[in-house]
Amino acid sequence: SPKSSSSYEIVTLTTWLLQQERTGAIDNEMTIVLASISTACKQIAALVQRAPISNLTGVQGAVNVQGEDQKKLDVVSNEVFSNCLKSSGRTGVIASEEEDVPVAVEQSYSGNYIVVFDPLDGSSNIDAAVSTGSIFGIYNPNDECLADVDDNDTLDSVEQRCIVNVCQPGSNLLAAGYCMYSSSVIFVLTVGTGVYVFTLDPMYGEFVLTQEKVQIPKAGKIYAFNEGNYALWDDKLKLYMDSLKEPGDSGKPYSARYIGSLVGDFHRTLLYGGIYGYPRDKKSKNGKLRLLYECAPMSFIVEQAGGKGSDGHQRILDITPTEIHQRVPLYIGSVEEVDKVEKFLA
Ligand code: AHM
Ligand code: MG
Repeated sequence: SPKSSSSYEIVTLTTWLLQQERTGAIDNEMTIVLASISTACKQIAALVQRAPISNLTGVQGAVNVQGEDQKKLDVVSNEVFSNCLKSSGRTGVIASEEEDVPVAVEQSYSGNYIVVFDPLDGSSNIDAAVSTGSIFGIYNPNDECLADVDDNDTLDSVEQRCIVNVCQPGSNLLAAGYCMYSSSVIFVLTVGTGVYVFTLDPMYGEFVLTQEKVQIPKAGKIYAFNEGNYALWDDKLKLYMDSLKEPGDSGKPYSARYIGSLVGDFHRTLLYGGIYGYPRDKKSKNGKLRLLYECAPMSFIVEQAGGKGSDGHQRILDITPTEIHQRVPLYIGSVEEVDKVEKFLA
């Protein structure tokens, strides 16, 4: 337990970030970016909790670039996230699930970090007060991104430059994390030095360190797939799924758990072990989840915890996106469970 000898001493996210800065794991600009993200998450947590009271349930009326109905809270959360990042003054480009294209931030003093995020994932759960989450990843800009925008630049060329910058493989991630809005508000973060879990203390209004250097179990008999799509799956995947239901030597088959919220399903998988999957199927050739701001950040986190993230054949972190909203099949969780599905799919 990260608790110190004194039961009155707590480590907040702020103190933890400053510790990481002192050891050289992150620079001071990154500290500011991460602090601003945590502020956005606290704000979204409050909005989510009060949604039915403040008339924030239901749809906004618009459809996003990916043809999905935007929920009111999708739109509000995107604004909260963007505003917190912009006012940090340390982000050069931000890309969100809820925006068509990445946005260049005009006033960036320094740092210029690239932040990709899904401000409110699993928002179809909102109206029933079931778990949702925010997911983010942070990259370094490349040289092209740092070039000043001059008068010869057309709007299109600036946009193109942003897209080139944002489309980096997950292996370049400097930091990734998520915030889960559930019975507790949980902030999970890695800056490449292991996975740390913070819990929002409603009394202090601070994220307090509650688990450090989390390691995912090597195996785990829980699977989280939307099995409603079974008939649309590849035969190899059907055989894999059938195998999980065989009682085997122990007499007990795998347990099924599916919230329909990547952050919630992932968080359980991280702590209890097992596998989360969103396969490709006959209708959705690349599955549903987005590489840049869903699959890559989660894969960085799972690897930092000793687990594995795969598209069924290759490491998610090795894939370079060619488009911002690119989708990819995802199998993520305990090493032995992801290995097993890869064998079936080979
Ligand atoms: P969203 O980004 O539109 O919220 O969609 C992502 C969500 C994930 O959180 C969840 O795992 C998945 O979609 C559930 O999809 P389905 O309803 O097809 O099972
Ligand atoms: Mg999403």
